[in-house]
Amino acid sequence: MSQIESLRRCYTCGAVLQSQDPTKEGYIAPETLAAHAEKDVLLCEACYTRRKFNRLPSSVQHDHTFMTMIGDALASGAMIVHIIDLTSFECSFDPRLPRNAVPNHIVIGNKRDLLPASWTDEQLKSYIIYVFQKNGITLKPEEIFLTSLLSSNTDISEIENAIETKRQGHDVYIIGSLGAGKSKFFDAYLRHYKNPSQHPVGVSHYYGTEANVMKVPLDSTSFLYDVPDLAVSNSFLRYKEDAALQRALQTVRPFPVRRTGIVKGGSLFIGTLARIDYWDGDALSFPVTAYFPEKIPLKSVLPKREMNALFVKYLEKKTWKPTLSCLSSMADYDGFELSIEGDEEEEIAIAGLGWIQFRNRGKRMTLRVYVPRGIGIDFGKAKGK
Ligand SMILES: Nc1nc2c(ncn2[C@@H]2O[C@H](COP(=O)(O)OP(=O)(O)O)[C@@H](O)[C@H]2O)c(=O)[nH]1
Ligand SMILES: [Mg+2]
Repeated sequence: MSQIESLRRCYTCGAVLQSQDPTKEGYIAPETLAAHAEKDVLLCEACYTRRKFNRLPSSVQHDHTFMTMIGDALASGAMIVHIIDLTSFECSFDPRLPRNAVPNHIVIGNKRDLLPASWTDEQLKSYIIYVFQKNGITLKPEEIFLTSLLSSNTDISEIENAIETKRQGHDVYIIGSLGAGKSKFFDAYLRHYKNPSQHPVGVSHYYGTEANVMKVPLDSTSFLYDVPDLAVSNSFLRYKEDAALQRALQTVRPFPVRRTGIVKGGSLFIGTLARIDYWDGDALSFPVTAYFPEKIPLKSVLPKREMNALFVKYLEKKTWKPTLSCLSSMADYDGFELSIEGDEEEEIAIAGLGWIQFRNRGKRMTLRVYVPRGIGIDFGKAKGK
C-alpha cells in the first residue's frame, strides 16, 4: 500500500530536513531527529548553530522606498545599474531580495583608485562575480565596469553605450549604497547629456513612496531614475555623528598595504573599532596583509592573559583615534568565531572599514572577530588574487 507523508522542514530556513548528507542543506543528525521526532518545531543544524551561537553577522535591510522602486523596476523589465564601492560591498546585499531576479543589469565597481594598482581588472571582476554569486546573483564579466568617479575627467562613455544598448527602450534605475558614488556618476552622466524629450530633468515624487527622486529622460517614454541610497545599517558609514571617523573613512588616498601577523593567543586591534583574535590553531602565528584607510591604526598584540581588559583599557583611555562614541565596553561588540581549514587566500571584510587577507596553508585555525554591535562582516575568498 502506498502512502503520502508530509515532508518535514526546518522551522527557520524551510529546507527539507534530511539525515543523509551533512554537506547538503537541511541536514539534521539522525540521533537529533530520533530524539525530537515528536516535536513540531525542528531546526536544521546550520540554523540551530546560528541561533545557539548567534554566529550570523548582521545583514542589511533595505527600506520601503527601495523595495517599492526595485519592485517596479523588476515588474516593468527595467535595467538596473548597480554602483558598488569596491572597498566595501560584501555586506550590502539584502537577503530578502529575490535571487537572480534582475535579468538586465550592469555593475559599476567604483573607487578603483583606493585599491592596489597592481590588482588587475580581471582579478577584480572575478571577485565581484564571486561575491554576487554568493548572494544569489549571476553576473558576466562584460556586465561589470570599473571606475574612479572621483576624478572629474573620468570617461564613462563605455558605460553610457552599454546602458543604451542593453536597456532596449526600458527605464533605467541607478542603485547603490550611501557613499558608493551615485552622485558622482550622475555628475559624469549629466556632463554630456542632451535631453531627447519634452520632459524636464528634475526631481519628483515617486508614486507609492515618501521619496522625491531625480528622473532623467532617456527618450519620450523612458527615464533614468536615481533610487535613494541603499541602507548602510550594518556598515561603519552609519556612524554619521562621529565626524573624525567619517573623515578617516572617506579617504581619497589608496588604502595602504600593511603587512603584519597575528600570534596564537594574540590579536590584531584595528584601533578600538574592531579586533581579530587568533584563538586557536596549528600554527604559532600567521602573516596578515591589512587594507584599511591610512588613518585607521593597527596594532598586532602579543598574547596577554587578559586580552579583553587590555582592549577595554585602550578603549577607555581613547588611546587610538578615531574613536566611536557608542563604544565603552566589550558588551558593545558582537563576536563571531570563524573556523578555517584548507589552503586558500582568505579575506575577512568589515563593512565600511576595510579587510584583512591571509593564506591558510592547510592549517586548522579558529579566529574570533569583534565588531561594534550590528556591523556586518564577510568571510571568503581574497580579492585581487
Ligand atoms: N576615492 C574615491 N572616492 C570617491 C569615488 N567616487 C566617489 N567618492 C567619494 O565617496 C563619497 C560618496 O560619493 P557620492 O557620489 O556622494 O556617493 P552616493 O552616496 O552614492 O551618492 C564622496 O566623498 C566622494 O568624493 C572614487 O572613485 N574614488
Ligand atoms: Mg548621493
